[in-house]
Amino acid sequence: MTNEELLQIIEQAARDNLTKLDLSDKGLTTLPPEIVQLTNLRSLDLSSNQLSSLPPEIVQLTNLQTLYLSNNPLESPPPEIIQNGFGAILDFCRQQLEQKTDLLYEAKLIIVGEGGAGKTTLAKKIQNENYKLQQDESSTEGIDVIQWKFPFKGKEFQVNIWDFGGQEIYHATHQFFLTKRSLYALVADTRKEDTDFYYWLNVVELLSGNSPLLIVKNEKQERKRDINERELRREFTNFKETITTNLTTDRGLPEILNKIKHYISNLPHIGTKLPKNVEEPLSALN
Ligand SMILES: Nc1nc2c(ncn2[C@@H]2O[C@H](COP(=O)(O)OP(=O)(O)O)[C@@H](O)[C@H]2O)c(=O)[nH]1
Ligand SMILES: [Mg+2]
Repeated sequence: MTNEELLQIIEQAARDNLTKLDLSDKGLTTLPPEIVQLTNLRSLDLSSNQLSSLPPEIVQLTNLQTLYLSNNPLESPPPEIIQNGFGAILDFCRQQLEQKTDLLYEAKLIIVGEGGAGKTTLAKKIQNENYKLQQDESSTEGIDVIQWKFPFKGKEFQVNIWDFGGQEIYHATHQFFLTKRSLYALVADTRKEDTDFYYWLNVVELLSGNSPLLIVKNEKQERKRDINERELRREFTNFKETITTNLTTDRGLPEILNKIKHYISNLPHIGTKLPKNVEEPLSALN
């Protein structure tokens, strides 16, 4: 029987509200997921075919009580499951379905800090470790969102890096973009006394719903700057760690990447189910 013919049989059976369907010995190699249209089905005979897998969607046939599967080279579910009976088969299919639905492995990394501190350079180095420092990195206008992906639990984790330009981020409207369930990196400059340092700590604490914050000390010209971590931690509960880098020599860059991976993959929404009908881009979710 061709797939076409099979689909026609299923459609006809759905129209007839069949409770029993005999598809035994029809030379079937696959059973189309359309079978779930047969919502009244109580008994389904699939014996003596060439089925190597069952569509896990059959769990949606809530009235199904009897399933004949003998004489099929089934691998999914495997014979060990099948011999445990109908309930075990349904459990297996349910698990298969769970794995099919996408888990959410996407989050924002929001880079803040004073103009010239090295935000854009950091964003580009995260995305591409071989990125070369630009003599005069053209000042970002508005917001640049660049993507960085890393392998995670057999899938891809997508990080949307938000890089704010110049003075833009100080505008109240842009602070709207400082969202919850994101990771924050505050780039601190060592050239001068960074007067906006506390401003950023306060703004992020206020608007980020306790999202974690990392401080990236960019030691340009190897100049050091002391940050009293213990005091900061007392004052800002979302402050996690300070990481020191020099973006000319890439010192500290691997550690930055590791910490970002760690904190971003531990954000509370990570690994939850993708809502089925999200139409706006996830990165815009607050
Ligand atoms: N020498 C040196 N220059 C750097 C370093 N990091 C950034 N710069 C330069 O400093 C300037 C400002 O950096 P940029 O990333 O645009 O800062 P932003 O305004 O915070 O985005 C650029 O010309 C960069 O090339 C560094 O570690 N060492
Ligand atoms: Mg910039």
